[in-house]
Amino acid sequence: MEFNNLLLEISDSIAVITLNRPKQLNALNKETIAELHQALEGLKNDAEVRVVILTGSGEKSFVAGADIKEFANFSVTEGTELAALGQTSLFDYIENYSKPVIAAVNGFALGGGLELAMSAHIRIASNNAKLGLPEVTLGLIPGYGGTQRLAQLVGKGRALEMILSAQMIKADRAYEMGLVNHLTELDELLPTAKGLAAKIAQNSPNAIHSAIKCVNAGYTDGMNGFKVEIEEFGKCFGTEDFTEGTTAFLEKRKPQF
Ligand code: CO8
Repeated sequence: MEFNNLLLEISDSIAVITLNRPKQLNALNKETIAELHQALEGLKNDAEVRVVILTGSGEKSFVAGADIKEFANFSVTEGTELAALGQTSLFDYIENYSKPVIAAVNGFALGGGLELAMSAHIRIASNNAKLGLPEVTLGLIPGYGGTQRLAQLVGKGRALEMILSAQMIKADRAYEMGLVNHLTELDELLPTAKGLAAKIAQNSPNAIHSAIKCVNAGYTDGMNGFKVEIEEFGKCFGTEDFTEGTTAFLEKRKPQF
């Protein structure tokens, strides 16, 4: 797969997608959103890939938000359409992706950039990262799921403070708040993300997909997470992964999923 705004590298069951618009601090324009969707769609059916890592190029920025130059002259209709398209084709898509997505946040994660990181299943940040939802300084609100996912991750009061004040927080504060799972030195960021990805990659892909569905169900209107868990749990018994996992345990060997 060839892209204008992304780099894609696959090794040892892990795909690393690097957002690559360093002159714009990797801001998300429409083309990048479409390319990210296309890359993820391609990786979904690639049995070799078990985990996806998202990161930004350069040492300064993960993603500094949606591309302000691109949307500066948008009408109400265009703004609504772009937010809806982005949410469906990328942000909700990542949250519900069948393989774990880890955001390796290597600098600014602002606006749509933090929303992208929050749509991933796990976030790891380097010490230099700065995170925030500064949309109200532009007369906007977060439009890629930020009002919902930030409140889910850090609680309503903290989310409202971050959104209303537009203040960036440093990586250590994001860690304290549970917005990121781990903190590392910048040069340890990708190795740490890959280390976690490698552990995940040893486990049953089928069970991992089911677990993602169940956790998300609890945050989805009209779905009962407990019911979904029972259904998904039952389905696991009919899978090859279940046979392999239990057989390997009984044979005192490591499972090969
Ligand atoms: N969009 C477009 N270009 C950007 C963006 C961006 N979000 N962020 C930075 N850039 C560009 C700058 O314009 C600059 O380009 P140039 O050299 O051509 O002027 C280059 O990147 C470097 O940026 P700075 O010179 O500003 O670098 P600094 O180190 O001085 O500052 C900051 C770094 C603090 C990150 C600063 O660039 C900044 O504040 N950027 C904007 C951050 C922001 O407000 N992000 C939120 C955008 S809104 C959003 O994400 C809404 C999501 C929902 C959208 C729904 C669809 C409509």
